[in-house]
Amino acid sequence: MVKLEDLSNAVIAGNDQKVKELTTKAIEEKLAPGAIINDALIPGMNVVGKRFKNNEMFVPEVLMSARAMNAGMELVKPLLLGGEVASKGTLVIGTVKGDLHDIGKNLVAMMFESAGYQVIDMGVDTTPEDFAAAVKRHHAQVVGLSALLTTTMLAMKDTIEVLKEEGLRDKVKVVIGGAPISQDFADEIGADGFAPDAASATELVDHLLS
Ligand code: B12
Repeated sequence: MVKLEDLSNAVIAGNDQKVKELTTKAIEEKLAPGAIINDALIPGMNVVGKRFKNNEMFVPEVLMSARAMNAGMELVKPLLLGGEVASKGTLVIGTVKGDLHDIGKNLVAMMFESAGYQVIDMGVDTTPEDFAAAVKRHHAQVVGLSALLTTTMLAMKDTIEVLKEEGLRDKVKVVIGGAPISQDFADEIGADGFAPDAASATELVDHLLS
């Protein structure tokens, strides 16, 4: 019998081969897909998020854990019948127009996915109009904007403006982040929140939606 704790530990260790092996066994043993996700894969990633926040793990290790978790998710996803795992909400995330940095954005996206959100990743260099269209199309509760350049920070303000013009601003929470971003900047442009790292980002959004 596969122990869910061993599967969690394989995620924490960033061992994608072990995660694949244990997830496959768990599926063969007819464990519920929801249990594999909620009681093994996500708890493993939650430990990683906490350790990252406390500087006990660093970016490359977090990415390995996220990749390992995704390897398990990919095996389980096809078995999920119509939303067995309740989604906490839909988040559209992307790096803003003119900006090609995506390492931090990807980390944040993976952390949201592992925290139980449905994540629509718009990639890099995303125009305000594309953000607005995705919010509308996916009925997103949250939009996350990432910028790493002082020259692209203002695209966040433009995105908020377009959300207003499209009548979407009061339907969606806007959270922002990236190395040059601060709480003061978030206040200045009228965002709902700022988080300095991936772990705080999920805490922030959990709080905003509660
Ligand atoms: C890697 C890197 C690159 C790579 C990007 C590769 C990639 N796929 O992302 C490459 C080589 C392509 C690159 C290009 C450039 N870069 Co560069 N780059 C960096 C570097 C070294 C690291 C960034 C990084 O990945 N950090 C690690 C991640 C994990 O951290 P993070 O992004 O901050 O994300 C965390 C938080 O900020 C937060 N977060 C991030 N996004 C979000 C979103 C939300 C919603 C929330 C809540 C939280 C959140 O959570 C994340 C996880 O904890 C930084 C230096 C630095 N110290 O930041 C320079 C840096 C950002 N780059 C810089 C520059 C100038 C450039 C270029 C203009 C260089 C050039 N002349 O061509 C180009 C710009 C290209 C473009 N149009 O975007 C400058 C920016 C200066 C400024 N003040 O504007 C920096 C600061 C380097 C420097 N000191 O000069 N770069």
